[in-house]
Amino acid sequence: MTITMSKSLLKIACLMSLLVCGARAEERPPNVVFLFADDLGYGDLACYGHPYAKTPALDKLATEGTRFTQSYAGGQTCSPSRTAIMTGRTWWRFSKSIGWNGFGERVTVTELLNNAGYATGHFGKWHIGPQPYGGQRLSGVYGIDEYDRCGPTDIYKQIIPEGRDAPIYDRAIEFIKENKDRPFYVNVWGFSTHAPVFAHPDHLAEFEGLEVDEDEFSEHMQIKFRNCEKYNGDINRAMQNYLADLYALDLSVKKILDAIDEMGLSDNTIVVFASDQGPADIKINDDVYNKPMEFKEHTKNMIGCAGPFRGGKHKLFEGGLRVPFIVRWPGKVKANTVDSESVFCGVDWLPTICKLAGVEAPTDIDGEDVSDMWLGAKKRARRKSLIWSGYPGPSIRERKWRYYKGKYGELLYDISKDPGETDNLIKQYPEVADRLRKKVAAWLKELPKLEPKPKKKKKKALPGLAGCFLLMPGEMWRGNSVERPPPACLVGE
Ligand SMILES: [Ca+2]
Repeated sequence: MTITMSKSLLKIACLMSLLVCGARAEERPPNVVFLFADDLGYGDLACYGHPYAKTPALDKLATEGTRFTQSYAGGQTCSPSRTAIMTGRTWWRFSKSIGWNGFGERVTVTELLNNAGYATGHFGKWHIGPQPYGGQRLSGVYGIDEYDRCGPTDIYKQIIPEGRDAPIYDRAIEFIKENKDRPFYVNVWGFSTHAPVFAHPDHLAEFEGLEVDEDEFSEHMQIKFRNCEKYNGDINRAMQNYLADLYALDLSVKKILDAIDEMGLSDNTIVVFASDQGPADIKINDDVYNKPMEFKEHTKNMIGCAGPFRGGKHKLFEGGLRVPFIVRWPGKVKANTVDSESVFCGVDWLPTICKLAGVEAPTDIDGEDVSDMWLGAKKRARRKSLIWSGYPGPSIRERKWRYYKGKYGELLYDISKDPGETDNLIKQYPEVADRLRKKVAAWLKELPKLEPKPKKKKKKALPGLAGCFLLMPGEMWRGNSVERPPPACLVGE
């Protein structure tokens, strides 16, 4: 009798426990896994129309979620783009260089979520200053519990059988496993397809014999093909290397998605894949920096594709800012859907993620909450205009218009009809131009005066590891020995 009673009580206790756990699971805010590629073009994935790319995992992610076609980077190079993601503000709002000051007192998405109980991780590329490298030195910065670059300073130059981003993705999987019983947020910021792109033979074999039919690509891509030839590159070989590097990234994406599935976390995990800005050129255009730019041998394979758009990295034209953006959240974000109407940008990341996580976001930011767009609610126009500064001049996107004022005078394009930005309508629509001109001018007036970098006392080289950190000249600090340049001239990776 006692035993029977005990068993019944145990059953009830278990049931109660399950109900409580169920309720908790229901209440638990979603996990966030942010897969961020580097210099990957809008048109580089098969699901975004590349004729030769092999990206089955990312294509599958797109069929399981929504693929957006009007997502913009927060900036045309790495640091401005990542600054927008982390803070919800444009890079140009900061009076001190991110390179030596970081975000100062500005709150970050990781800090906000961490304060709300999220485990937070950041693996791979950093480039959001001020501390440069490695190990766990950055854990705790910006509310990030665990940081790991997952390799040496020149990790992005590695050619390894698993793909150069594999250590980063593997570390992120480890982090997810460690934190699967609580809400987590993880930045998985790889180096593919940033230069140099030299793929492993195993991945190259997938593209053996590939011959590029140039007619398959836009008129803007033809400029890149000619540049490749001009600098003695081999278009076929460049394409094979580039796509093999991307193929390796796709293998890593498959691995992390499989791991999330195997842990039973898919339903309550928002997975986003995006790129930090458009594809790099074979050689940086002299016009971007107003001086002759040196050709670097290691950029000869930069054959990334911006789809139908003009320009790429370092430029504000659509090809520099329009990026692939895929969101999967089963049961919440529509599956097998292409959203070609919603317009959003890197600055919207912080308020959107906060909204979905049930966390209050600051209001003095440039971005807006676009969670309704992600969730496929009724289509709407965004409330805030998008404005950037740089080459060829400050530019605004508002409704269907892109307006620029700079190197080529004033430019006005109707993106809805002319995505390749070839037909300047500045004379046909003077009222539109006037309105946008005023908005850009007002924005420029709002920007703070840039503060000079404090002068450093001369330090003697330190022995051992500490000395290495101070002396390493690596890629992240390339622009850090100079004061932050004016907005029209960006130093970027
Ligand atoms: Ca980049």
